[in-house]
Amino acid sequence: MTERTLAIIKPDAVQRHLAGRILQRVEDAGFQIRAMRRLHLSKPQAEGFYAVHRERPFFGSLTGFMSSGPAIVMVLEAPDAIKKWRTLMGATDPAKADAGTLRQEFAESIERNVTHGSDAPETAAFEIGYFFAWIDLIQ
Ligand code: IDP
Ligand code: MG
Repeated sequence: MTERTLAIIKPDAVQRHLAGRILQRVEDAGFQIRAMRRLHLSKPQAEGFYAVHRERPFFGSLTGFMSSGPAIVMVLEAPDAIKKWRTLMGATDPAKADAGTLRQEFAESIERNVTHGSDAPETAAFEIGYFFAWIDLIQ
């Protein structure tokens, strides 16, 4: 079943000029990029996006990092897109990510791990709606 997920090329990757290589990998894997924009999140905007993690010890650092520079947010479409994109990203901690995954290849640390991906249909719906209007996603 065709599915959509919210992907982010995080500020560490944009700053290190890795966006082009990551987008190439997205297309090579067969995703359609249904929507895309570059934006520099404010701290409150990052806090809203990661609200589910607000009790975690790393919340302040994570939202500081995510608001530290421009990011690229995208809606990716493919059969089984949520799982497919998380597989291409690799584990949260690059030290534990499989060979050939984006995080294993490019990430500097468990926090500065180059990409984000939704983890379930409900979170994908929330996260896509956080950045894109319904009208932008009607074919
Ligand atoms: P995910 O991005 O693989 O879904 P989550 O557990 O949802 O991982 O965490 C969200 C983000 O928070 C991670 O991508 C990473 O940037 C950061 N993060 C997760 N765990 C830690 C940690 O233990 N220390 C610092 N940052 C973390
Ligand atoms: Mg997550």
